[in-house]
Amino acid sequence: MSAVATKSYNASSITVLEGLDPVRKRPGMYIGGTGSAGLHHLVWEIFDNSVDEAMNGHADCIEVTLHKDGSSITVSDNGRGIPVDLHPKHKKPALEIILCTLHAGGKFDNGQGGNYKTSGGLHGVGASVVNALAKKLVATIRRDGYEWEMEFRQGKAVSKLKKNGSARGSGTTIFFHPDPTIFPKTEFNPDTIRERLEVASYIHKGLKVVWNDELSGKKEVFKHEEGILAFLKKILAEKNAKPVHEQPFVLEKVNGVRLEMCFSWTEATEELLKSYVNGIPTSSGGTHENGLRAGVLKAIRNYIETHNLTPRGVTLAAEDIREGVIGVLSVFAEDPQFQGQTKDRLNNPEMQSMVDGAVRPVLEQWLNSNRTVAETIVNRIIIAARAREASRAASASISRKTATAGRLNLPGKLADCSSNGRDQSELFIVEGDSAGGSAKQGRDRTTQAILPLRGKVLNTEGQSLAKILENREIADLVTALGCGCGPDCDPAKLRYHRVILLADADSDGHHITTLLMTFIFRNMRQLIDAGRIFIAMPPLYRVDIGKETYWAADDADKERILKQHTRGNAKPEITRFKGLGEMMPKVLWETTLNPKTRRLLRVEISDALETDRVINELMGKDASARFRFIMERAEEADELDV
Ligand code: 0RA
Repeated sequence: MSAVATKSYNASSITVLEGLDPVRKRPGMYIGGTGSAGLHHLVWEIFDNSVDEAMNGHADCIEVTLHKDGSSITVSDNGRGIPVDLHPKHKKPALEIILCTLHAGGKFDNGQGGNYKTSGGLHGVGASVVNALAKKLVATIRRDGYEWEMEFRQGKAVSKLKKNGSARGSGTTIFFHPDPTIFPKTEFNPDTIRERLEVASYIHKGLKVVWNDELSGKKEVFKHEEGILAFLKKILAEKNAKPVHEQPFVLEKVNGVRLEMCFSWTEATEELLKSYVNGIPTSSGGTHENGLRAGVLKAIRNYIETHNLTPRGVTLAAEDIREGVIGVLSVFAEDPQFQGQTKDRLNNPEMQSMVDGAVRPVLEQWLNSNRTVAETIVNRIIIAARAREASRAASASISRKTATAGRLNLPGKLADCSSNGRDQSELFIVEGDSAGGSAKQGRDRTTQAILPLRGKVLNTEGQSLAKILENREIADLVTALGCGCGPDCDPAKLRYHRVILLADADSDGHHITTLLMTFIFRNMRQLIDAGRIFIAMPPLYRVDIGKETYWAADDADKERILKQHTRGNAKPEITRFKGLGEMMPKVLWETTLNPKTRRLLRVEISDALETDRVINELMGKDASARFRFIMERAEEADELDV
């Protein structure tokens, strides 16, 4: 770490005095909230102070201890030690003023060369906020040959500054226990703290950070002379991402705004950028990330242009240039403005042009002086562009043929039809494996495909599409249909001419049909509007009278047949089907599958608003209600002979 000259600092530099009452009244204003994030913010505040002391060249080791109770922390550094001399006007030790006064310390006198130019922290508040929100805080200072100690409760001194005896070296040790009357839960998460400390050790190269977790009894030392470059190497190894060039691009800028970055183009297909502002992770990016992307884009485009490397037949998109880039970006800002729900996006507008302007010329220079590396990177980018265009072309021309050739991951249980033409093709969605088996055997395999669904279908009402698609049966259905779902559902892409729901003629079967219709109505409504969804009408009874065989869809149908066809003393023979699986494949063909003899209902929505209301009301209630609903719908639907 390089030492930075600072003005000398003692108790007389401290001018602004304000009590800590506002902090206890409205903790959220100072630490963002009193939940887990706010609780951990206390640790960051204290730790960041020590980091600042190290960044200013006065400390090189920080130790953080999580004590056995899980709720108390000690942060210790080997810096100069917080001053303990008496303030000439207030006649109090500087330590007390720093810890008991809001906005005390050099942190806020920006422009006057204050000590805390680029400290982290959500609102730039310091140790006094932690003190205010602590049930107990003990500061132990080594300075001027002695050890000093002072104790506080809820931000108020409860002891005088004590001189403990002579001591070597210097440093600050802060022990604190969050106030349970402020924080509903005072237990710290060891992993959260560990991660933050490790990142800090990468961002501040050479800084030794000791993590002492008394809960698990583990002690770790983080120290990286290579800084974020070591971080990048670790990420590459973890992600198993193979760089396409040996040395990462590295940029370190200390004049003006402090900024560091390193990145590599890898064989990975994702883009991964870990960014930090003053050591605080910015998971949602922000202006500094945007600047980096813009700068890289311009540098690469410029290099390609000046060296006449523009490929023929493809256009290079920004996403091609960024594909596989893995890197770390660390910037330091005097007054970081964070945005977003979790305050993890940097919003300082000047950062964009700053980072852009820093990276562009240096990256271009780097490419020009590493021509083989540059060539490899440009090739990688062109390959990305070709792959992207090829996959777009492929998805645009998806037909059943390419799909069955295995290029589209069709569900294994789908028995597809052999014809490629969509005109007469049909997909039967069948409940259960055994029914699926009969249907597979009984169907016309040139035009009829079978997708068996296992067990009960998920009730999708009120669930997000993302959640719904986690369900295997639904996901398989969506894949088999090939037309997308949600707002993207496009009937023109449907892989079949008709989609036919085929379930048992009993209430269980109706229930399944209802669940499927709920999903389709909510997420593939376009298919219903396009008239592509049908319900099959398998028979419930077989009625044999003499030499004739009749099929009845329900009891009323059966009665009608008996009345019409029973003559003399020929005794009718009635068979009730327990399920589709019981039906001989040939029978299933004749009664339900054969377009010449079957009956189909086309599903139509006569009143969308009403349908919406009914589905909303019924789904999640008892099955009989759903059953009635689907029967009513079925009758409303046009009967259709195909
Ligand atoms: C005020 C003035 C000086 C140092 C510090 C505060 C200081 C604060 C913290 C917080 C954690 N570790 C710290 N180390 C130092 C400068 C004192 C001088 O000029 O000697």
